[in-house]
Amino acid sequence: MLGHSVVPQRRSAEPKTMAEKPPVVLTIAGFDPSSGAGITADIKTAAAHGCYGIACITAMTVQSTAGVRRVEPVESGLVTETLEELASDMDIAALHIGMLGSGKVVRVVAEFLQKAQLPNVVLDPVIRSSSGVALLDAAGVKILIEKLIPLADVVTPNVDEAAAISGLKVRDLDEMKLAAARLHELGAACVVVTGGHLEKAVDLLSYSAKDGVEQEVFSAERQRSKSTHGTGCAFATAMACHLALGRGPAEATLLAKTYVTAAISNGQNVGRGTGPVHHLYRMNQQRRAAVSGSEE
Ligand code: PXL
Repeated sequence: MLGHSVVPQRRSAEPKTMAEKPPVVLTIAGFDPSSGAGITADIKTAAAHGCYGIACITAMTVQSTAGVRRVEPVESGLVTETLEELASDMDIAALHIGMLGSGKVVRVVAEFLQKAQLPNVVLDPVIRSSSGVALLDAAGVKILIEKLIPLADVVTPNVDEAAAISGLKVRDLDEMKLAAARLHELGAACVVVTGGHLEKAVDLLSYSAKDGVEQEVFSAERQRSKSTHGTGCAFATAMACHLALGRGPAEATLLAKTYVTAAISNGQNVGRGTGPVHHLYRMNQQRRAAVSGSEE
């Protein structure tokens, strides 16, 4: 008989605990090479919320902080294959849908959602860049309204997108409320109209409850900042992360708005045009805290 246990001993270099399993958040969106908006920005937002971001690219863009120069949608078959590959491998806790580029891509994303039945679908109905360049063709806008809006758990239009989808003018809080009601008629379960561009930066959350539609207003002072590129993507992705972490729509809206407000005020001073928000501003705060701690 051997004088020692036959159970293999753990080598000291091996981890003693199981690796943590973060919520997986999938972003289906365009590529902005300047990383203020689009999938690279969404991955930063997911990381900032302790989620694991994965991405399906729907369109390439040529752009910088100075604006969008060109848009090339990805072939829709590649989008379907990517989505099916990811969904067969990982438990997806939430989805963010941003720029889709073409009607063909909108259609295959709707087909995927219908088949996969994933939880916490946040749709940011991106139609134009802030400089006015079309990021979705006309056929795409039509299919987005008919097929995607009814499949989303939360739709997060800004005031221009709410106007384009509802066919109404959206210039103040009362008009935001009317546009949200129209979006419910189009099949949206829960709507957040983001009014960051209005004089008072109000967001409106609107959802169907037992006794009809409930509406809640979230306000903040409008910030005068040059670093506002990517606010829509950051808000919608943060919302998806909070839903993935088990929060309800009101708490998710409040926390996502607070995150975007801080990301704007910590904006990154890069490029000659409209700079990006700072998606990972909390890392700077942690570094400052560590430095001041070591000086004590
Ligand atoms: O902010 C809208 C938006 C979303 N996604 C991509 C973009 C933009 C704006 O330029 O480029 C990829």
